[in-house]
Amino acid sequence: MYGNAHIEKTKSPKNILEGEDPAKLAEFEARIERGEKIEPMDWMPKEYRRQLIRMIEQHAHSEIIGALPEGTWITRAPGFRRKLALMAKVQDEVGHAQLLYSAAETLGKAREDMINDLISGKSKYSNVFNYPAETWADTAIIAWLIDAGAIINQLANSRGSYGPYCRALDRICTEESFHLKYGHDTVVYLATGTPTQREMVQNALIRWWPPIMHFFGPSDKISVHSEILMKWKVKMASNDDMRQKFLDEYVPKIWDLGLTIPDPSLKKNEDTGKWEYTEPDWEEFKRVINGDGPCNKERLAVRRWAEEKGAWVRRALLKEDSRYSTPLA
Ligand code: BYC
Repeated sequence: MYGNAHIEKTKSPKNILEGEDPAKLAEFEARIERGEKIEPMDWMPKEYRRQLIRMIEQHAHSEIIGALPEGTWITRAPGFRRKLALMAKVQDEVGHAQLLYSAAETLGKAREDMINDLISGKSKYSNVFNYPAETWADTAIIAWLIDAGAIINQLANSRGSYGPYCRALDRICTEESFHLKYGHDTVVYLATGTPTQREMVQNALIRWWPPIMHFFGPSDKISVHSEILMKWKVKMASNDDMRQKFLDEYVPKIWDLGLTIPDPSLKKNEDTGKWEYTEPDWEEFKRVINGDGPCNKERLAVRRWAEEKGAWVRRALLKEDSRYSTPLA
């Protein structure tokens, strides 16, 4: 554990900087302005620490829960090569969670507390993983388009201000770009396959489009944390800007495959250079991130089960008088 962490509960936006030393705060903000990285033992305002813990912890939970929809398809993946590739991807996602929990720990919150907050339903994780992967094609859409969205978000934020988070994101993005290639290959295979395969991937796209539009977070008008996070260079682009970048890069690729995106209003306004789309259903988004999506209960039940089944290993490792066996060779 690092630092002399002092984690505070949310304050109203007006007084988030209450009690901070103005000189230290000015120096901190000047460092961020100069593009320096903030490291765990450096001085930081309590709100910066609190926001980073919230965001990195949610990101870690998203990776570990995100392993589940695809993970359920490992045994049913079509053929040995697809099975191997999917297994490696799922392992990578769990590894990302480990990196991110470690990054969040540098800010003073213990991993056990983070896991407890996940399984008790206190902490959030990405909306997208509360939907089921109904068919093999759903896993292809996840691996292509959700990983694509994640890369857009993470590449931008890897240039942010908090050293341990940026370094974790660098590593994660390298692995995610491989996932993206795997996902694209799988979608292309289905989209250029038999009529049944095409139908399967088209239906998966229809199911996943609304959650993907939600993935980048609420529109800038209603985003709660963007202003302060962008000021302190934790978020390097707003939610709407990331959504636009995703649409710019991936809508043409989806259309190239002859697939239909389930939004009749989706088009690029050539005058503004921006994509226009039907406003996502933010009420559904709120329901899903607050525990009432199609799979929230199931996802948390699996994590709770894993936590309980693994408890004896952690207890054994923590036992002070344990004797460790010496390797024979
Ligand atoms: N899902 O003020 P806002 C992966 C919440 S996994 C759920 O705009 P912020 C992968 C937000 O937390 C990678 N909740 O928030 C893994 C806040 O609630 P609280 C996932 C969301 O933080 C396996 C409230 O809405 N990526 O790639 O400024 C297999 C207000 O929102 C979501 C990350 O985790 C959401 N989508 O911006 C395959 C990236 N969006 O905390 C793939 C890290 C918003 O006040 N996170 N909320 O109760 C971020 O970059 C930012 O947190 C967000 C949201 C852009 C997501």
